[in-house]
Order: sequence, then C-alpha cells, then structure tokens
Amino acid sequence: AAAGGCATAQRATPADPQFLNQPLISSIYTADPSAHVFNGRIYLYPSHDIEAGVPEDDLGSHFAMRDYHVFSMERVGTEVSDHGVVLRLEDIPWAGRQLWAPDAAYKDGKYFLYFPAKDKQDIFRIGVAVSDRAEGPFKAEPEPINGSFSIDPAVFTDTDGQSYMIFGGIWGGQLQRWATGTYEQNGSVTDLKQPDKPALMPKIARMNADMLTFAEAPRDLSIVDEAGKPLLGGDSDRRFFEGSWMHKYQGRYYLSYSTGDTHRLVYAVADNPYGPFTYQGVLLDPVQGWTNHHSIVEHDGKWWLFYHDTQLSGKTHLRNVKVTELNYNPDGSIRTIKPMR
Ligand code: FUB
Repeated sequence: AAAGGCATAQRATPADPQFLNQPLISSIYTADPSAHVFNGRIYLYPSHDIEAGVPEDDLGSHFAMRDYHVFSMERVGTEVSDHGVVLRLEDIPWAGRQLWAPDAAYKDGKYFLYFPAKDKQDIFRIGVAVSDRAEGPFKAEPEPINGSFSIDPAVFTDTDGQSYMIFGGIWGGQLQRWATGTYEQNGSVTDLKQPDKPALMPKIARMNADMLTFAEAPRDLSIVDEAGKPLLGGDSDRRFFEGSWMHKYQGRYYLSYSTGDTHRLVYAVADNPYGPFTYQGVLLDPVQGWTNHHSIVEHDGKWWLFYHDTQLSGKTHLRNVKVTELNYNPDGSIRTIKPMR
C-alpha cells in the first residue's frame, strides 16, 4: 500500500513488458491525471486520493480529497519527481470540501491550476490558482471562476493560442442540477432521468486572455451519433458522464470522456472545438475500480494515455496513476486499449 510523504520512483523503461501495468506513483494515491508538456518535460496534475473515512455513496462523497501534488518526468519511463503539496483546501478561501480532478495550463509566463471543489453551500464550482512555475506552489484566486459550475475542468489550448475550458460531470458532479440554468438544490442525484431524450453534454467556455475568467457563457458540447443525432440519456455505453479531455491530432479535435457507470473512456471527433462531435468508439476499456479518467499528450514523438486504476489498494477511492502508449490507425481512429484487470 502507498505510504505518505514525498518520494521519487525509478521505473522500468517502456520497452519492459511489465512497464504498462505498473503504477507510476506509489508513494501516495493519485488519480485523474492531467498531463502537459511544459519546457520539454511532462508534468502531471492529478487528484490526491486519501482515506478520509467518509462512507461510499453515489454522490462520490468518499472522494474527500484535501490537497494537490504535482509530479514530473523527463519522459515516459524515467524517474517521476514528486514536487510536493502545491495547493491545500484550507488555502482556498471559497472552498468547503472535495478537491476533485484538476487540470493546468500555461500562458505568458504563468501557470494556472484549475480545480473543482464544493463551495461552502456544497455546490461544485471551478477555481483557479496561479504560479510562475509549472511545479507550483499555486496561489488560489479568492473566488471561483464566475459562471463556473460542476466538475472536471480540462483546459485545451488550440494551435492559435486560444484556450477553452471543457467541464462537467453528472451524478455527484451535479451537472444535471444546472439543466435549467440555475442550481436546483433538490434536483436529481443522477441525471435527467429521461432515457429517450438527449443526454446532458459537457460544457465549453472560451477563456479570456487572463486565463482566470470565461469570455462567454458556457455552451453545450454536442456529441452526436453517426446519423448526426445527439446521444441519448439512456445510452449509457456512449453518453457523457465526466472526465472530459480535448486534444488535436492531424487538424481534428478529439473529445474523450468517461461513460461513468459503464466505466469506459470513449471519444468523439469534430473539425472545430465547439463541435458537434461525432462519436467514434472506445479508447480504454474498463479499469480496476469504478472511475475511469485520463489525459492524452504527445511527447518524444509518441502519444501517451495517462489514466488510473486501483491496483495498489483495491479500493475505488484510493487510485494510482498509470501511463500507456496510445496509437492511431491511418484513418485517425484510436486503437482501443485493454487494461490489465
Ligand atoms: O476524483 C474525483 C472524481 O472521480 C473525478 O472528478 C471524476 O472524474 C472521477 O474520476
């Protein structure tokens, strides 16, 4: 089992057949890895799972995380450095509990850590913290991002330098409670409960140049089937649940996400960041544990999928980050990855 404290780990090389089945970090529990290449190095911004003693429920109350660490490596297969605690719950003025899946971005000499947390009214909002170094520490802004809600921010910066935040998650992520535009305190704890109607979609908002504020009201990122029809709420094998990530490959935009209660990572493709995105298929089959959450990054001439499972603990809320190579077919489709279970 993982022990507390800061450590580094020497890893096997990617040529080692065992490599892809090993946790990247075993000194603490980590999950929801957002990977970025800054200054030629891979930086990881994961959740830091802890045993908080909160009973498990469908709202994810047992995911009661209290801080973030940053990790980095020269390239996949080299030593992973733990840069220690970079932001604590008690240093975020507006936050009440549950520091969930973060992401990071860079602009004009500053690094930005984006994170969801429940505010003092127990409503998920998305906050931002700033540093002049990729490895932090980060200083939180006094308020959450105006107009933000729900969970799992992923900030995608296009090749023209424009950044967008994609976010949202149903069930414990509360997205269904915002269906009318304002938060419904006593709303559904799962989804819209309308299996024959379009599913809830992830949200997207263009970021202002300050990277601290939205330049527009969040819009739906429509995900459609091969006939152009929105995926339906009852289509649990394909519909959006949480954990969005956007990347660009050969000029096309790839939106990948978790299907939650069917435990897959799937993806959809569009020719612009606002979509509509056409569903393509499964990226990663279910892993050990309930959640499935990832990021995709290009480094050293290869594409990498960072994800997590529960190999170290066997407990769904105590996860460990892994990495594996991601491969495309000549037509741009992604080859489905089958994880160790
Ligand atoms: O880590 C807490 C939550 O679990 C994340 O925000 C979700 O994406 C799921 O992985």
